[in-house]
Amino acid sequence: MTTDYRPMWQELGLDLKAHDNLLQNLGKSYQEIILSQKNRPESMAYLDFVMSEVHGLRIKELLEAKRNGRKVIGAFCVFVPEEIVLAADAIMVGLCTGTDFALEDVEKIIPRNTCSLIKSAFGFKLSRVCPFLEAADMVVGENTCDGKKKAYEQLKELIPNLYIMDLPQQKTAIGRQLLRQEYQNFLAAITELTGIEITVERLRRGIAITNNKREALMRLAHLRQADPAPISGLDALLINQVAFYDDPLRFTESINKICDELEERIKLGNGAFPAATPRILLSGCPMAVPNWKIPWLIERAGAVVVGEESCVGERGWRNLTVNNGNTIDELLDALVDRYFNIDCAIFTPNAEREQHVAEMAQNYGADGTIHYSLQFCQPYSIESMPMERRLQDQDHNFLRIETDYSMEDIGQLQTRIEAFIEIIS
Ligand code: BJ8
Repeated sequence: MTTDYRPMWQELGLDLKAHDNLLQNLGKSYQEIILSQKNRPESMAYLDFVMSEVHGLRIKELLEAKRNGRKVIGAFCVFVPEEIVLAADAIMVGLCTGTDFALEDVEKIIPRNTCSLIKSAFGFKLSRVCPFLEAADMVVGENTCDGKKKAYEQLKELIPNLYIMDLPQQKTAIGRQLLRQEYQNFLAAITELTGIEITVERLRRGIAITNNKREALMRLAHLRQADPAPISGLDALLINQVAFYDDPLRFTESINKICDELEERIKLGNGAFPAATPRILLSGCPMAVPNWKIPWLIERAGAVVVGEESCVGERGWRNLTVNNGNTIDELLDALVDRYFNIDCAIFTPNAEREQHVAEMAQNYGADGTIHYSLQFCQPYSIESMPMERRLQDQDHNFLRIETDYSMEDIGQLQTRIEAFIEIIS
């Protein structure tokens, strides 16, 4: 960052010392993990710039938008429909949940045996280091897993503008009705917050912008089916992570430019790794910035990650919304159709996810799948066991990993991942 943003951070009420510490660590990891990679696509420079300014220029943009009357909505889950937010000329941002912060203080509020992702949300709030969180006019929490829904009861004490969205747990007619009602309520809450009436045209535009972003991410995913893989898993994950922060129009345009370059690289046989490098599919819990631990270990061990079955990945964006409704009701139905397909592990039963992982492994030519669960995340940990049996029955290599955001288990993980890669090679 070339500009001094300290007055802006101060205005947002950030703890400058703790925030400096966060930025320093983030910069160091970015340098060591992302920038040190070889043979990156040139157009990844855009992502490097966005990341270097993620707490600077992007926050400045958000604050300028707020001064012009626009609202900022923070979200933790891919069930929060960005389409509705955009329809009210508001801006949606994903909230940082990818690293430990102020753990000792957090564990005074929620139990130690809570997943890192939830603890991270508390850590960022308690230590006042997330400018996105502090800039948000509304923060949306969702009743998904037990950990989240109970933790939000506590988080509400720290974030008074926390809006809770209830989500179904079953893909039944009643579940669908619940989601429909919740989206209707969310639309009303956003209308009230922004003072903007959401018309059919506005909602269609919101849907179109979001569809375009998802299409660009699908295009990128499709290109990763090539061998040699034209982009590393780390860079692809970074793109998926930045999708939650950046302006959607600018992001879509930039990702399409990256895809143009990747198409050229594929024609020339120019990969991020040599041809026939062992290919890994990553499946499991979402990996928010700056959680790069597992793909970093995998790629350092000589394999390449070719796909992410995760909410920060294909689970989050693979379906588009049919955008031809003529009334708000029809468009809301179309949104529910789209979001009801997300196969998050909070659903029971959730056979679609297992099926999707098997399909992805095949489509991306994966030699093996690594399933990643955060410690204390029952939904994903439990689903990983039948998934392992099913994929192994199909002679597909499968490794289950449970970890957290600390670096304490790095040696042990490295050994297991290296052994797995040796087997699949
Ligand atoms: S749609 S995956 S973003 S809920 S890791 S907090 S499940 S104990 S994150 Fe998620 Fe929405 Fe589902 Fe996606 Fe709980 Fe597990 Fe923690 Fe998790």
